[in-house]
Order: sequence, then C-alpha cells, then structure tokens
Amino acid sequence: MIDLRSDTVTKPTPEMRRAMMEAEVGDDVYREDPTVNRLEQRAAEICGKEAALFVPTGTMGNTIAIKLLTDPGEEVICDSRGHLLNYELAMTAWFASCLIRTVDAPGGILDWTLIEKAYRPLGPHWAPTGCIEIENTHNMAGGTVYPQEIIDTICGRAHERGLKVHMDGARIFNAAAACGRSVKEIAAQVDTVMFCLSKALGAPAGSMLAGTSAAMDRARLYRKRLGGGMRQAGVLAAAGLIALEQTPARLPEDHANARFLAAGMQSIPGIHVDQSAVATNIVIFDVSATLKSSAEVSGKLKDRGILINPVTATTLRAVTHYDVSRQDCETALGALAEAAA
Ligand code: TLP
Repeated sequence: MIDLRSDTVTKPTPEMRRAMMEAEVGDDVYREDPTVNRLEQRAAEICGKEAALFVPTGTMGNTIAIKLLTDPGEEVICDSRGHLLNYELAMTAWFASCLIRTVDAPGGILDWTLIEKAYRPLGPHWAPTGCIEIENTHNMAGGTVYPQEIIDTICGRAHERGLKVHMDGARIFNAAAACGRSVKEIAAQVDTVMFCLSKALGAPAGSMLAGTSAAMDRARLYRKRLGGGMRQAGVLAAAGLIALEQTPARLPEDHANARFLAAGMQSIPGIHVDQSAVATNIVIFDVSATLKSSAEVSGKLKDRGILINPVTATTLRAVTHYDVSRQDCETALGALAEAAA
C-alpha cells in the first residue's frame, strides 16, 4: 500500500527506534525524565519561547492552549475550515467553555480585516472575543502558509486589544521550509504555539506546546487533568528529539513530491487542483468532473493499492511524507488516472 492519507502514518526510523531503546528515563510527572526535559528545552529554544511542554497529541496541545488564553464564556476566532473547530471533538466548548466564531478566510489565511469584523468587545449581549487561533500550515486549505507580515499584524492588533493569539503549528516546520524562515521567527509574536512531532517530522507520537514559563506551569496541570501525565515518556521524547534535529532538512523533498503530484493530477481528465495552493506537503483535489464521488474514487484507489481519504463529497486530500517516494507518487498518479476514468 502507498499511504497518502496523512503524514501521521509515518513509521519511526531505525535511528528513532535505537534512541527510544537507549533513552534515559524517569517519572515525568515528577519532572524527573531527563529525555523529556531535554526535548522540552530544545522545543522552547526552537520556538523562541521561555518553556515548552510535551503533550501526547496536537489536539491536547490546542485544547490546553485555548484554556490558557481564554476565560469561560468567551469566543475564539478561527477560520471556518480550522482543525480546532472541525476535528477536535468540540474541546474548545468542553474544556475551555468557549464558543468558536468562524471566519471564511481565503486559503485558510486569516487577516486583521477579516478578524476585525468578527471581533466582539465586552458588551451587554454577546460573548467577548478571548483569543484568535491561526493554523499554519492550514491543513484543509491544502497546506497553505501564512505570510509573516500577516501573522505579525494579527498579533500586534490583537495584543493592543488585550487579545491573545495561539498558533496551531501542527506543521510549522513545513511552513518554515516553505517560507525560508525559522520556526522562532514565525512564532515570535504569538502567545502560544503548538507543533506536532508525529506528523511531517515523523516521530511515532507527541506534540509540543510552547509559551511563557508561567503559562507552561499551568499547562502542566491541565495536561494532568486531561490524563496526559505520561511517566517514563522519555522513550517517546527520544524519538521526538531525533525528529526535531533530522527531519526538517528533508521536508523540501515532501513539498517537491506534493507539487509533482499536483502537476500530474492536472493532466488527468476530471481532476482539478488549485496549483497555486500547493505550498507544502498537502494536495487537496476535486473530482466532481469525473462524475464520481470522492468516496468512490477513494475506494477505486484503495483497490489499486493507494490510500487517499475523501475530505468532502467532491474532494480528497493527499499528503506526502518521508515514507512516500517520487516513484510512489508516479504509481499513485497512474492509479488515479484509472480511478478517474
Ligand atoms: N490532523 C490529522 C487529522 O486529525 C485531520 C491529519 O491527518 O492531518 N492541528 C492540525 C492542523 C492537524 O492537522 C492535526 C491532526 C491536529 C492539530 C491534531 O493532532 P493530533 O492528531 O495529534 O491530535
């Protein structure tokens, strides 16, 4: 099977497995796991924040961040296709007791003009805005990348109004590779940033949340409340450290493979891809002109050994990662041409 469903499907490299086996561990709830401590320190450095916290999943990282940056009864502004709203089981409502106020942002990229229209100051009839959430890269918009000026303007204007900004940077390293900036530069102005070790970076599990030391001290308690106090988690952190140091350099290869896939799809009758949206490792493509549903196309691809999931009734998402080669992309394109015919 060639698995293009997500970059979450990567298997740990031999080096990660070796590091996991040899990891020095302790009880992380007592903050005694030296490998977790090293990973948290390294993640904080990379993000340019005072501290970072190792969490089991991106969902938990986002859930904790929203709780940290809001009071119950407030609103969180995010793009309507955001992961926070659509794929996190209403944790913003359940854990932070906040509503999400959506904005339809072109390409998933919010800007201050759009946010200002959705912003609600304290008033007698409505829930005030508590924080803004931006997703970089934006998953369901096709891996799009925020221009840095937009992030900095959003943060500047938000902070002037006393609002906080969280970045869901599940794939921030892809954003960094695509825009040629460091993660530290990208996240410089946001209050908290979450990134995943378990996606394009290829670690078997884990995400990092970074922010001020005071925020991360509170975040540690929320993590425990959510059942995320992981004890000898150094076995996982060891793989995360390898992922952090080694994988970013090869992400441009995944991006080139995604562009190759998108360009190849364009010449398949009935398939449409917005080539200009393909900036990182995600390709969203439309199959409506094949007169087949996305589920049918996905089924036909599976029969041919290619896994690609539908996103809507007419679109599918292909994600490149280190377990997918250029040759695999060529094979997938051949199968897609058959499935679409
Ligand atoms: N995304 C997964 C699915 O949930 C859709 C994927 O296959 O892409 N933020 C963003 C932008 C994400 O893409 C994801 C996972 C998360 C947060 C949550 O991470 P996990 O799965 O670790 O909870």
